[in-house]
Amino acid sequence: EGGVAKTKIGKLMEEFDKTEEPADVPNIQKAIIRHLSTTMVKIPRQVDSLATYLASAYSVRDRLIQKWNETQEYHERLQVKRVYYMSMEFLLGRSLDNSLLALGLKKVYSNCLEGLGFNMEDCLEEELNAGLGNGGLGRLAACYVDSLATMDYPGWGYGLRYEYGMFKQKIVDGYQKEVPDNWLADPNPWELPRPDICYPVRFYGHVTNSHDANGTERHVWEGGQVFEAMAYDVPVPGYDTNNVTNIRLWSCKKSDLFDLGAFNDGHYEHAMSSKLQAENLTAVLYPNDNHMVGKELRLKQEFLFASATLQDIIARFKKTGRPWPDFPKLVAIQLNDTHPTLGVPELQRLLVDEEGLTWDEAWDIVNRTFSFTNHTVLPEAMERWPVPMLEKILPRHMSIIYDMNLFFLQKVEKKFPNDRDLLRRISAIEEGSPQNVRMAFLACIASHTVNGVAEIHSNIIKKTIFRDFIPYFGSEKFVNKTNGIAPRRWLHQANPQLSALITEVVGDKSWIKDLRLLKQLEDRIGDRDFEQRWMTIKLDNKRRLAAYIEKVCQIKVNPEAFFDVQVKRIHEYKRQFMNILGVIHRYNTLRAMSETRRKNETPRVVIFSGKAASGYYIAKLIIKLINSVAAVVNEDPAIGDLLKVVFIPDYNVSVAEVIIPASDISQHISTAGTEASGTSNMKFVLNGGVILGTVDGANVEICEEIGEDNIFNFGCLADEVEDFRHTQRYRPVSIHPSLKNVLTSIESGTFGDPGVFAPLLETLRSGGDVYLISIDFPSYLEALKAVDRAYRDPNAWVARSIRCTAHLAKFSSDRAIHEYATEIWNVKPCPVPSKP
Ligand code: B1N
Repeated sequence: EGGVAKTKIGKLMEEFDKTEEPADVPNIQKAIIRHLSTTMVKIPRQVDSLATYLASAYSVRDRLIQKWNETQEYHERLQVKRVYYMSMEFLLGRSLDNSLLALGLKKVYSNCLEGLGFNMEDCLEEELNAGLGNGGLGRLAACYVDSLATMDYPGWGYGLRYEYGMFKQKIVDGYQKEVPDNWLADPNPWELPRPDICYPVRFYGHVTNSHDANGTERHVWEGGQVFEAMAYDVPVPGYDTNNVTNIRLWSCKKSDLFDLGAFNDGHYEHAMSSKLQAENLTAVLYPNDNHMVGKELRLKQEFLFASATLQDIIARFKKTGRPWPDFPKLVAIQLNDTHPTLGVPELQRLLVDEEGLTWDEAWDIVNRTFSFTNHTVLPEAMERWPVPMLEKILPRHMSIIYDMNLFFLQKVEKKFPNDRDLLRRISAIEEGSPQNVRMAFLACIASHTVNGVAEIHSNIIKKTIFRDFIPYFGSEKFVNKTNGIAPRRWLHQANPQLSALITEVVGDKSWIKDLRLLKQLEDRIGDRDFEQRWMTIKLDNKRRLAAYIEKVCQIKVNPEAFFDVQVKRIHEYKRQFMNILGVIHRYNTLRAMSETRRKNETPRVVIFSGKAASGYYIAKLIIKLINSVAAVVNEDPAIGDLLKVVFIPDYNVSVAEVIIPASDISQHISTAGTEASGTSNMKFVLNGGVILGTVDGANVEICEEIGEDNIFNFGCLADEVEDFRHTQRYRPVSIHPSLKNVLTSIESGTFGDPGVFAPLLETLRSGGDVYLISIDFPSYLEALKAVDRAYRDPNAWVARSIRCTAHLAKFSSDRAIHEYATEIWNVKPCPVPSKP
């Protein structure tokens, strides 16, 4: 390798990566035309906006690849420490707009396309969404990689290249229908296939234990089935920097193209079918958010991911020629929840079985390398894998997990002798038939640091799931890293008008990399002219959303109405059910009013969007109820514009980019203690939207930042929930008349066959009302009233909206990543120098 770099071709290539094509209109147009012809293989009459989008994307990608090469070369040469963010999900959405803004090329590309007879918006709309994630957790990973790149931190994302991402949602007769998401149907310019970067990954087989000449135990894992993981690299540009970072996604291929034996016997079909089976491993993302499904295929996905990633990291480390104890000086690995936790026994196995380190040497490296983020406390989301399943599929790993756990328990026993119950509670192996491995415990034992994702959540995990670990490890091991969002995508890209106004106030675009500068907006409160412009931008964004709603739902809504939004995964704990019950209450109230009183009411559009996991029956019924209520309310001539209910289908990153800047109020109303953080709450507030929320997740810290006059809080508190639940279960409180009336109108058939909704209503009664809707409903209605009153004072409202944006700096993913880098990973920025 070293030899090649010094040859003529090596020098010329280095030179090439360092020369940037001038970014002027003729040059860029030439690049687009070249890609239309030679990459897209089009002749003039075949050129449409899809081909033009792709050709533009390829021309941007050319620039990204050069910077990618330069960044990786530079970091390799300096041997800097890198962080690897391991996540089963990366919810990237579209890339062209984001890349153009990062590179500062949006304007010139817009001119280029105009000159070629195309319009930028149409071309951007051609891009398919990369939906390799369920919701908050996957989008967080994408925002974090954006910040790593923007702040010049050496780091990569590692994930899986699902051939089908999050399913597409259609609404048929009010019900959700899932349609496969064939996101790779068009060519994908944003991934670089690396057929030369492949690793074998074994499943099943058996382990032979023996002793070598020195008497040390050796373990050889053989037989079974070997798959191959192949790398695809996704370049992620930082904003206004030379650094381009990488997300490496693994795709599963069978080792040998054919099972040669079967092929030679003439069983061609059989030989092919094992190849097809292999490709199925990364075929599809499991569409469950905050819920574990214990399928073998999911376990195999997790191991393919863990194994390929660790083999790749080790291969990179070995190229440095440094000794093994230096591994944690060059490598930090963050586990995005427990999904990548098999990386722990896999690193131990690779170091002990393949590299010949002792158990203790390897364990020390593991422990100094890994850290772990917990994202949920919901019991049904905790990953627990049956021991027999692990023993069958990963026999060597199961025995390593046993040993890790045994050595851990021995140390606990030494510190706290004669406490068998403590050992039972703290063991990574849960007793039962079968036994289960508690992945969160394994991740905790193997990590030097464990973090929650908002203050309240980090406190809760110390009091609940990890309580017993604190006397042993000390509480310093458990820290908080409040989530953040990328200001590039969620303000600069999603809300171009507001961004331009902010740039005008700040004087330049520096706020995009330093959100603290938004504080300056505060000075403009009371400036009527400025406030007018602020609200006009909101109105324009509402018009854009109204046009989208008309296009996808065929419902006309009034952009001057009050926009009340709840968009997120449909889940009982997020209580979209409570929201629609509140809507029914409002509808009944409006119907009961005299016409003259009705005239004083503010027209309102209540907007829902979100997907339900395909097997989540109750969540799907909530969608049906929303659509059934919409069908009645929207057609009621007595109500007209006063109330419209809209369910926007197929919520994804691009849809979020249209909805979020258009909200007046958004609802984040989870049962206190259940939403670990939430991140859309931050996105809405950053765009000048007000929150109606419970005292949960990051709502609490948002309130601290913006002040309690600027947020509408209600509901019981997290530390009251357990008591309420207990009471609800054994001695249900009487349902408040306001809620009773709402339930009666559903049961009397106002919104169609009430039998359909019976199982949903049952969750409030014999179901024990686990999410405490009946407890919080009266205070929810009060909070809605307070919102209505507040909106009637436009001056106070606009001031509130400006304050929201002005005080949101804390929730930039740049702040979050800076904290992770300095307090957990010990990695430092390493900016690639500019061209002379
Ligand atoms: O992670 C987000 C938080 O903002 C949300 O509050 C939290 O609900 C979300 C299993 C999950 N927690 N757990 C998941 C996703 C997929 C899966 O298969 C669990 N998602 C969250 C970011 O911190």
